[in-house]
Amino acid sequence: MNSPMVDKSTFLEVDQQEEILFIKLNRPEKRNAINDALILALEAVFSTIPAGVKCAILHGEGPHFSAGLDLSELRERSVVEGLHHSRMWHRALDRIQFGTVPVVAVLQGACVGGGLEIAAACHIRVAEQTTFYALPEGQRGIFVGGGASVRLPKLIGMARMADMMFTGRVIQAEEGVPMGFSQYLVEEGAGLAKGIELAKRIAQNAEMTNYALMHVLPRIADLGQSEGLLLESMMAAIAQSSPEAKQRLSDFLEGRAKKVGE
Ligand code: 1HE
Repeated sequence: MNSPMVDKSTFLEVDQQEEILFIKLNRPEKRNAINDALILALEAVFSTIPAGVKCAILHGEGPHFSAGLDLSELRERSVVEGLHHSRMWHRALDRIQFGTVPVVAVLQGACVGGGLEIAAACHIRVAEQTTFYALPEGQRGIFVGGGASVRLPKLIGMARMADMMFTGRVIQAEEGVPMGFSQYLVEEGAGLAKGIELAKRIAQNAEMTNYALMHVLPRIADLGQSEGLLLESMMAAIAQSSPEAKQRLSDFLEGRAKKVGE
């Protein structure tokens, strides 16, 4: 186990424990608000996942996952500066979604604005009971800029996202599960343990399977039916031809592998 690396200038803590990389937003006194340095640090970390890591867990210190964009950095920006700022978020969150390892987000308290955009870029979300979701951009007179208009409708539907921004509606953790915000709901304080349990399972998958789920499945979902089906067939053929897949199939047929649900 390596000792945690804390970058005081960016409030990001990175800690590798065997196959799992823990990435912690560590700015609790400002509710893990994301300033430019922090979003750039996230981009850097997810661009350089160390060899041997098979899954990452993104979580936040303190009672809130993240209060979103650091509003104290919002200043008079030109249109072009605003574009660059939003594109910087897009770059960083693309590194999370389309990086080298699956990412489990562990959420508690506020998961709002840019914090929700970051959570939506992760592959699995575990919410503690205290979690709440909101898009205060609507009330602050701005628009989402970290990819929410692309990623959130895929999770929760466009009408729900529009409602959150029109009305300032806050969604609580429990109602958020059937809506698609999180796939798991756990008691307060139990999020990290659940995240670790899931990360360990994900780390056991064939690397090609995790790659296909991260990089191919979302592209297929964006395609028309005939292109999507063709890409699926190509991915299936590549995956089944790998030595690891052949080994796993014979393990099952010869009674050495777990059954479904075990
Ligand atoms: C902040 C921020 C922030 C807290 N930027 N400093 N996001 C928002 O509009 C959410 C704004 N925040 C809140 O509504 C509340 O802080 C919370 C519901 C998240 C938490 O409430 P609470 O009572 O626990 O904390 P607090 O007393 O409001 O905040 C503690 C400190 O954190 C305080 O600073 P202090 O120096 O007075 O102690 C707050 O000012 C500071 N703080 N949130 C800066 N967001 C890619 S575009 C994305 C666009 C967006 O994300 S817009 C949504 C922004």
